[in-house]
Amino acid sequence: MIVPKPLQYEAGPGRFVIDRGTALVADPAFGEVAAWLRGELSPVTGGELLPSSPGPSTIRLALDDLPPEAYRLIVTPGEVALHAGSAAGAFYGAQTLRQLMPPEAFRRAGAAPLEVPAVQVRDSPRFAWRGAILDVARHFMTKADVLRFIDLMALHKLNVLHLHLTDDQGWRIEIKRYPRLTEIGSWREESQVGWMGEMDGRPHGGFYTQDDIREIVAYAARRHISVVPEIDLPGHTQSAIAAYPELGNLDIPLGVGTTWGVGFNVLNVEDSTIAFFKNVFDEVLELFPSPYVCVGGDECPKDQWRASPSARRRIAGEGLRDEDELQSWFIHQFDEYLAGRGRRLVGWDEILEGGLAPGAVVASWRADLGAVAAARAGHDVINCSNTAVYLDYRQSHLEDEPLPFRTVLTLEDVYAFEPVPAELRGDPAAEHVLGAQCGIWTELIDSTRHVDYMAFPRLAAFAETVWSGPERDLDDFRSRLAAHLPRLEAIGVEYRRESGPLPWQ
Ligand code: TNX
Repeated sequence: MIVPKPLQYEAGPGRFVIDRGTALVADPAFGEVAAWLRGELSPVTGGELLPSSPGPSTIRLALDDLPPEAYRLIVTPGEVALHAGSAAGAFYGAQTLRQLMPPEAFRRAGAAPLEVPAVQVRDSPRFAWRGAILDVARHFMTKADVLRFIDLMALHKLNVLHLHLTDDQGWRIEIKRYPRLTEIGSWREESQVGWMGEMDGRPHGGFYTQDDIREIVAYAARRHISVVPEIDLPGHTQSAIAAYPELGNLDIPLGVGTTWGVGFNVLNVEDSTIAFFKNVFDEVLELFPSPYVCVGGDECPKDQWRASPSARRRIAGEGLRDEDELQSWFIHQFDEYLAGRGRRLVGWDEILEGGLAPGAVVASWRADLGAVAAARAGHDVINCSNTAVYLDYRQSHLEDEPLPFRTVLTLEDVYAFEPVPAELRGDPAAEHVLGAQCGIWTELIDSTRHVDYMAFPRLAAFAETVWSGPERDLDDFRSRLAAHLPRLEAIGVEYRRESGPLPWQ
């Protein structure tokens, strides 16, 4: 009853019992994983698992010759043996072990003894990139809530948190050199509630200090999740322009964005603006060790550039054809910058327009289109399809579903998602699909309770599409999900229920 579904699962006779006397013995390579498991289980068993040598009842984490994220879990009445080739594999095995326990094991209260059925599990993920995009720019999410979300990602064996840190409506990361980015850019006046233009009547804001970010990154790393920062350029930048008007194209002052949709305000293409953002990235790279760094690149309206003498000068000076090539030139400045620091640029599929540096990775959001084009052009791709895995879309046609956002995307729709676009099947370019990311965009999601409702249980369905094999068996998924929901409930996740009141109006 494991979610996401493991590669092989075979039930055996009998059960292993975990109580206060159970020992946890780990190869030194798995010290951190053992510490994590101890920490999760001690409130449940009413005391720490014994760190002692093997006794009558032992959980053993053993280093073995297995691929990086793979594990083998063998539970017999006398022992739990978890084999892995790396700490990541051991961590995923430990997550599976927790799911073999009753749901009470997910409550921070005594429930020992815990029974674990005898099984043999062999498991490893299908894709290396199993991500979730969290938009903390449109509505801020507190640090504590981000840490909680990281734990929920880890429960589902996801391994990349793409943090959308900046947008028209908010700048969420402290940059020491440019304090106004957060002093001004992190707060906005009342903002739009829905697409119809009605306002919510309250200001909104918040940001992470650099210490907060370090904590988020470290907390995620312990759970084998890498955090990919996104500073969205050159569009989606009104909050930055509000803080530092010299970055924009207009002479009139701008406030932080308060309405949704694609904004017209974009960065200008002056040397000083490029230098400003390189300075921003200097601090970002210091905080995020991820080899991948996202510079956005999506939805950049070119109207302000068309009207700007300085953009026209840049186009002529660089020998470019038009504003599309100017956007490409702009992104290229950051590709060079990142490559020079040993990082790889990630950008939305619009960065393909006008030519792209070979090492750049494309996060494709416009259905499968960008993914196919990017893979065929030799770029690594992360499929973030907005027709398949956008968890901000409503979950049914019911009238009392939260504010309608675009189309309906049901749990079944998400479960049917295939990260490798049909057009690439049988094409060697399919190798470029590193994996996928579901998207929690938050224009209309203004609290963690609401995030819970939108993300769960669809995120569990998404996790299967990136962890488990390409086969889909909806009935099988449904029966495992029925066992999984009590775990979410025990954790305190307010997931969407099939029936009952919909709490978000
Ligand atoms: C498109 S995904 C966007 C986001 C919105 C999202 C809403 C992408 C690169 N751009 O800015 O939040 O749709 O579903």
